[in-house]
Amino acid sequence: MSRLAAVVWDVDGTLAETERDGHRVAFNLAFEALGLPWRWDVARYGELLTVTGGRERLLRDMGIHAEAPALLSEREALARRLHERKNQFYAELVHGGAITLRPGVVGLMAQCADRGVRMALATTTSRTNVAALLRVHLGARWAAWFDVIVCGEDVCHKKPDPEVYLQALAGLRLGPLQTLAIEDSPVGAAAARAAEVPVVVTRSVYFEQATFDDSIAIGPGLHDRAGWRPVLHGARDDEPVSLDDLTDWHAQMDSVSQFS
Ligand code: XBP
Ligand code: MG
Repeated sequence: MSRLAAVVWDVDGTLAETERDGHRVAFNLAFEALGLPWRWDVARYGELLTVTGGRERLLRDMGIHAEAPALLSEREALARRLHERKNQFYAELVHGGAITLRPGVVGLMAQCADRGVRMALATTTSRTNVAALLRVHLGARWAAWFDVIVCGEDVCHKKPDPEVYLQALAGLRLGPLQTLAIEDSPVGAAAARAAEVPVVVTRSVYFEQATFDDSIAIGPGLHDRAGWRPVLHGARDDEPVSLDDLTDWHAQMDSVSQFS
């Protein structure tokens, strides 16, 4: 059994509810700024989350819009312009305080840092969005918290492909069983599992009811101990998930995998 040496964090949905209240809102502002009549409501954006990557999501949605350019090259150019504008709006929203980190995240990160458990980020979002979010919430030296940061532009194939996790493992110089991933979505969890990284699922708003095939633990958020499988004992329900909990789940993973 390998000791837990590193925690690999997903970003969107896991560190913060960025999708519904950040990226979605920013995409709509970008549509408006470019004079397009398209808008993504909460439900439609949820459907589009099966497509990872903002530009890829835009291209998928253009398939149903009569106003979208007919030529693929023109669609790609429009998706690039929209995405760039969206990321500017996203940064403005974050700076304006629209997005907070999910409760329990910073405390768990601090425990990892204090106790020598290394950390990495493995995300399909763009580096500029990660930087905007974490500079506001972790400060100017946010990147120093992580030994490895792998973002959307670093990979050829986004989640659920394992590439982002394989790059994170290579950067950490660790095998998958020395780590665990914290993810909020089925697509993200599938990427980690495809790299053989054990997964702890902290459900985000879009995936409260989703089915996850193979996690070592699954629960409604890191902020409290109620509702987790395996059941968490030994502290009050309103206390957060701790590094000791992660270490226990990791140590027991052979006997407790296959939760749904
Ligand atoms: C989430 C994503 C991203 C974001 C938008 O990634 O799929 O595409 O929705 O970011 P994760 P971009 O859960 O892996 O953090 O517009 O920069 O792609
Ligand atoms: Mg996510």
